[in-house]
Amino acid sequence: MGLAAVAALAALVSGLALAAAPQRIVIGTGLGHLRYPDAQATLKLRPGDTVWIAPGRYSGLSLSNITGTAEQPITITCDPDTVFTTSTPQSNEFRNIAFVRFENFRFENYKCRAMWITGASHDVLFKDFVIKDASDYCFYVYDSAKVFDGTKASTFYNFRWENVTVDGKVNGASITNTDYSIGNLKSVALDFEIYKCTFKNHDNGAQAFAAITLDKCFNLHVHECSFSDIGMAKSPIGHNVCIVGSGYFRVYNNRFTRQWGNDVRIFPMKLNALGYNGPDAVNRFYNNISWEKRKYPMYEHNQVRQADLDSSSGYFSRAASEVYFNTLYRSRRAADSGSAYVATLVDVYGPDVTVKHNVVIEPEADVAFDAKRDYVCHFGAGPQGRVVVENNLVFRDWASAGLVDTETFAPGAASPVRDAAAGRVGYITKDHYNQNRYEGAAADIGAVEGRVGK
Ligand SMILES: [Ca+2]
Repeated sequence: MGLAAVAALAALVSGLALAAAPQRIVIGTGLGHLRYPDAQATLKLRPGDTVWIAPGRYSGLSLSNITGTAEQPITITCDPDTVFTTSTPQSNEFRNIAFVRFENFRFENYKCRAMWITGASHDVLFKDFVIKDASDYCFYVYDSAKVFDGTKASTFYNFRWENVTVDGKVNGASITNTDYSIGNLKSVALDFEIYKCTFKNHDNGAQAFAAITLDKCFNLHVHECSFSDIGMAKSPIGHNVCIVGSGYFRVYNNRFTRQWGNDVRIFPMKLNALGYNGPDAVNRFYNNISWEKRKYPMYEHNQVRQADLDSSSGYFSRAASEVYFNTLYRSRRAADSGSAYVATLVDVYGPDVTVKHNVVIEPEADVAFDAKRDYVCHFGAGPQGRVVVENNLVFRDWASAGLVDTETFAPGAASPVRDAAAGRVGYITKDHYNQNRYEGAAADIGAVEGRVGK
């Protein structure tokens, strides 16, 4: 071995010695508010480290200024006997958080905002959360000083929620970034994902809030989630929308039931910057199942106000919606609503909507079936341009649809939905259960593809 090689080897060994093993840093003494405004420096955190919150009942948590790396994120996690609970307002701010994973959190009887994310935050994961009986926003990704200027740094980006359950919720969305103004360009969100999450028993006492409200949000994915009992009990006005916002969303393979509101209510926009205005800058709602919903269609396509577009410095323009392969079963009248209006599949309040390969079964189940009525689309603001409605099937009752059961919603062997979809939709290759979308001669109508031989 030459001298140069020896030197290189020595440098390598020295480098390995410097790359210390990840640390586990324990914080918390079992009670109080855990507050670390300069967490990385105070706790001497390095990429790959884990902060572990000791068992106890805490009122809140604030951690700011933490930066991991893509390869070595910093993890904040809890002991299984750690719970956050409070009946008084807390300031739980998370400022400048990047490449950070929050895992195994439990909030119970949490009567204030749980996590408020601000500053230069991006690449954040929330995984394995149970939030039971909460009020105010659970996750609020919002900073009034963060105004979009065409750069990615002026947005919140790469946020993901996985296996988060919010059960029992009043007065405030579970996940939101909004101040409800579209034109002010504040807190633009890019590439958010909500996966395998559960939202149930959401009822607001005074005002309607959705489970998920994301405005100026581009390329949101919501999939494999479950929404149930939304706006059914206490709400004075119903209309607790499951997912609402502006931007473009992909919402697929979800289940919705007993919700007094739309599954998705969208103000479709693309962002004319950073590549969020290409051919995929479209709202896509597919492979979803919705049953026993109250009033309101599954999907509502709106038109962003011209005043909001005018104040957006040219960054926002309107976008289209595509509604494919959904199953709607037994839409119901709202219990204490005087309105005869129950629910079609889609509300169309603006142009550029495509509705194909959906199945509607026993629509408006509380009144007699009317063979002349359009149960697929409702044009509440009159006819709209560039609307394509093709190849959807409506059945007056469950038996004529021929589905197997109201758990799987799979088509039986003799169902008329079998192989009834013409052609293929390029981006849809799987069905509601992530199985092949094109079994047999063609795709089946509705969210679930029947298996050959079954
Ligand atoms: Ca088929």
